[in-house]
Amino acid sequence: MTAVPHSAHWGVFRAEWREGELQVRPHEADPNPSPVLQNIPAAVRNPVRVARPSVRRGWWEQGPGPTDRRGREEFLEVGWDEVLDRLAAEFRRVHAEHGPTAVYGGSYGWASAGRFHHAQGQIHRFLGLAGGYTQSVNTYSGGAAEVLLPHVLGPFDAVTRSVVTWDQIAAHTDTVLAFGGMALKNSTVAAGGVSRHVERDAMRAAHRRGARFVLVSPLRQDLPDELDARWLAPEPGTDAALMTGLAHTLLAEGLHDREFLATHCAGWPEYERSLRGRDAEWAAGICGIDAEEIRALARRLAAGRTLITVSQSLQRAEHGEQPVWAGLALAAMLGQIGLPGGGFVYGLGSLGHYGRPRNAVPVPTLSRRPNPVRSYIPVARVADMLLHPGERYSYNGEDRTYPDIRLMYWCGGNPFHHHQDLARLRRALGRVDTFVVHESVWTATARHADVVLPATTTLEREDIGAHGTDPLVVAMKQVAEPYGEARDDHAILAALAGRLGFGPRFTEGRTTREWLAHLWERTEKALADKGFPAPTFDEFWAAGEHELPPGADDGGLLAAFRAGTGRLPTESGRIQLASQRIASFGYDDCPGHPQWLPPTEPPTPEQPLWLVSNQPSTRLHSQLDFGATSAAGKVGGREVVRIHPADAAPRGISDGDVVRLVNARGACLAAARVTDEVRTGVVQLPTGAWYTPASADDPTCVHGNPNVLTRDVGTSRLAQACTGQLTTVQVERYAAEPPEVRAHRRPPIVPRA
Ligand SMILES: Nc1nc2c(c(=O)[nH]1)N[C@H]1C(S)=C(S)[C@@H](COP(=O)(O)OP(=O)(O)OC[C@H]3O[C@@H](n4cnc5c(=O)[nH]c(N)nc54)[C@H](O)[C@@H]3O)O[C@H]1N2
Ligand SMILES: Nc1nc2c(c(=O)[nH]1)N[C@H]1C(S)=C(S)[C@@H](COP(=O)(O)OP(=O)(O)OC[C@H]3O[C@@H](n4cnc5c(=O)[nH]c(N)nc54)[C@H](O)[C@@H]3O)O[C@H]1N2
Ligand SMILES: [Mo]
Repeated sequence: MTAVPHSAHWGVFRAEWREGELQVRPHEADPNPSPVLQNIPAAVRNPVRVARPSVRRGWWEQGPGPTDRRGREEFLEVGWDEVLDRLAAEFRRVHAEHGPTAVYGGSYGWASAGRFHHAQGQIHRFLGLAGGYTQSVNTYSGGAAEVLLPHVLGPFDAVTRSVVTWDQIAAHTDTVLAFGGMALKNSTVAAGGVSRHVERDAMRAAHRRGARFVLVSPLRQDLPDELDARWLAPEPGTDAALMTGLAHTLLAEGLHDREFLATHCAGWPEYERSLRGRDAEWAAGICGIDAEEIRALARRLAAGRTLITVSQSLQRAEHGEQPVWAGLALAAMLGQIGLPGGGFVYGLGSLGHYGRPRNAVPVPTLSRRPNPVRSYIPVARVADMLLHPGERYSYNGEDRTYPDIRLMYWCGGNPFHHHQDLARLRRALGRVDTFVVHESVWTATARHADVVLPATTTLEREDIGAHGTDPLVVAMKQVAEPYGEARDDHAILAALAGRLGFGPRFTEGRTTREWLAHLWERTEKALADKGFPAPTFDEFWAAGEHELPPGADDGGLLAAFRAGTGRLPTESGRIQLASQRIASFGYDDCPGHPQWLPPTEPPTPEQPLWLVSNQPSTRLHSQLDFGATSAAGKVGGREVVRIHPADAAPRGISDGDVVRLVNARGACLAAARVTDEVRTGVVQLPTGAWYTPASADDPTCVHGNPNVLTRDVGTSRLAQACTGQLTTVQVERYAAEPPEVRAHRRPPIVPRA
């Protein structure tokens, strides 16, 4: 086989079989390819793949119903027809007895690149046609910002991805103040695929021009070393206090832009009043950064073109709305919002598709189907919903009620990766009648399901890879035969739709190849309409890729707003430094102007250390955790926790030791790396090691999954978003013989009676 093009969320590549081994090499145009690509070869034949439809024995033999046996029982392998018949009957039963809102199809997760076989698109389409379902809104990534920013700045997409670009930073910015950093490990990833990782070179170019980078983070590695960034490491969760202290200094020294505040902002008098007494000393007492350093930084910010970036991690924590809002307010005081390379940007550097102009034409995508029933939860409240059916909760000014879920359907996500407090999640999942999962591999989620349907990986099917801010559309050609009896998600859902009487409406009578050609039409037509070269589908497929023309790098909505030609769709039409609407909700955990709010679970003598559980550098979330790059990052098969020498020494912890992280919710083991690249009082354990309980009775994760420790509460009643980034723990040396890590294996599968 010659090398064929393909695409993953972490890069466009060419795949080729050589002497029975799959080899993967990055696209030639990529200036900084991702090491995560080397996880891919392990995907094709790994023994942790799901080979055949599998059912939990109790579900198959005794029928649906709540149980604590999920995750503890053996599986039976069954035939496709019999399992689909049983599932169709279960759908009919749940619809007839409880109605469509009793089906939860939030099905959050990143799945894989590929615009047709996109798992979310497929499952939402299916459940919509099936009569509706309870869905989810917002993401684990940016849930707090997604709800806050429309109130105070503008629609999430319009004020984030493309307003401040890497090209602008390379050309214009004097100071980049990066809260949470802009780690290159993170921009490795972009949903839908990325052909050019441009971030490193853009930061280099800015640095060479003389731009100064200031990193605010507990981890030194959150900006590339070569930028010689000033590293400030405040106590985690105190950024809003630091921002307030900076704002106070600007005000006290008259460095704020009075005119911009008067013409482009609402709520300044209220915000100004709130700064009283919140000076640099006050901030220093909370965040641990010296007051003189705070004042000097404030002066520096006012001295040239300044960009304030707030990473997604800051808002993935309790009161996560506040640092986003306080960062915006600080930038508003500097008066540079809407200028090239200046002002405020959320999430830049946290994903590869931020900071780039949109393409001039739309990329192929499967259009969404409306959900015929209006039932939804904020995505991270899934365990609350299962544990508290019929109970009320607040969200974004609404008084809402949790639905009563009987059937959970997951396709393309891993809740045992993404959710917090896994012991609680496990209890919550015990409440449903049936839990169905489509998976390629035996993740902890699959192991907790009643019905596991084996899904192909992208390598085993044809698709189109694309993202709206990446120039390359990729013909993702098939690289391998489907593993075992695995089927495409689309084919599985089509077979189920057929049994439920809406097969033709689901497939629209098209084969996969016909779908791809159909999705391409919109892009082809837009190219032709704008006078660009517009290959037919067959020409595109034969060429293997097509480069789309870039759209304008014009600062979008914020530049237009600054210039006076656009209005922001906020309550005043301006940037809200305070919001009467948010104040009217009456939430003490998200008041009417930005401020630092103390954590409800601060460090204590029992749990004295902050645990930062951030994104892993060696993989995407839990995906391909068994691949080469991910495996190479572990020690003794365990995930690595970073700890400062000053915290390691009194605990008798040396580099390479196995340690136990523990708090009131749970415990996990990890391998210690002692390093001064992490702040004192903070340990860092990335997400993504597959949850591997020590035994059926001991939920300690022997592999290093931080979500056994994190707290399952919303950011606030405003957004109810994920708070997985930060929690508090104790860390101790694990003196006993550490248990073997057997994370990537099949559950017990027994022959049928
Ligand atoms: N503690 C803590 N927790 C966090 C975070 C944190 O910062 N700290 N971050 C959160 C964030 S930002 C996110 S986005 C979430 C990520 O959470 P997820 O998106 O759920 O994590 P993934 O590991 O990407 O899960 C995708 C799953 O889909 C499967 N899959 C891939 N392709 C296909 C396909 O084509 N079909 C099917 N059926 N399955 C497929 C993969 O095998 C994998 O198991 O985690 C969140 N959790
Ligand atoms: N390689 C890789 N890249 C990824 C992903 C992946 O799984 N792997 N996931 C992608 C996804 S879905 C998302 S949403 C983005 C997430 O993007 P982010 O949320 O920005 O990424 P994280 O790595 O979780 O956090 C970034 C850094 O914030 C710092 N931090 C944590 N708490 C605090 C705090 O209180 N204050 C300050 N100042 N800093 C803090 C941590 O040191 C951490 O390294 O990443 C994307 N990129
Ligand atoms: Mo995310």
